[in-house]
Amino acid sequence: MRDAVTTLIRTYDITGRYFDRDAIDRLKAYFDTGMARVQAAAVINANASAIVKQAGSALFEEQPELIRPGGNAYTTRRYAACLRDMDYYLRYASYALVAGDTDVLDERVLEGLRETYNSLSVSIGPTVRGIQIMKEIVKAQVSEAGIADNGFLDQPFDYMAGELAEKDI
Ligand SMILES: CCC1=C(C)/C(=C/C2=NC(=C\c3[nH]c(/C=C4\NC(=O)[C@H](C)[C@H]4CC)c(C)c3CCC(=O)O)/C(CCC(=O)O)=C2C)NC1=O
Repeated sequence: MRDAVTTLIRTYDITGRYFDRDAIDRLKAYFDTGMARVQAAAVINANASAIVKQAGSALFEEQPELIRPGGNAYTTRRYAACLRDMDYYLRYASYALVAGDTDVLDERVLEGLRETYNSLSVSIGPTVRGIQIMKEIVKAQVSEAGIADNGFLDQPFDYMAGELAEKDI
């Protein structure tokens, strides 16, 4: 599992190079946003269950067929599994935010996920939408908490959504 720093070291070490200007710029950008990343993770941590609940409600309001008979999130068990998956996405997004790297998402979340979803007929489209809704909620809450410099928030959510959507083809 890698973070922004170890990924950079790995890249430069492979070719035996010192950090060049590009590497220094990347390191600066990562450390400059370091405190804001930690603060954003704290906001997520403090509000996780509410974020998941709110995002789930919004998703099911947009796509009510999911929780109707025949829908993949129909029955209490599958409804709970769906919200649990949303909680996974949120928790791992918070890790990736702090790491400044998406490697943890590849390794712990996305690996084999599409196959699992396909085998259980979990639709990718609504899952992607659920991840996007959580992103919007998190961005609003982090802004409200006064963390203005939060351009880094999109990355983990967009990455998971993009990887899932792309692999659905
Ligand atoms: C940390 C990494 C990780 C992930 C990501 C993960 C996902 C994951 N989601 C699953 C099921 C599921 N996932 C969903 C999710 C949904 N259904 C919908 O209609 C919605 C679109 C969506 C919620 C947004 C549902 C309903 C199931 C149960 C499917 C079934 O058993 O029929 C399963 C099958 C096993 C189980 O039910 O626990 C896995 C492995 N597990 C992991 O360990």
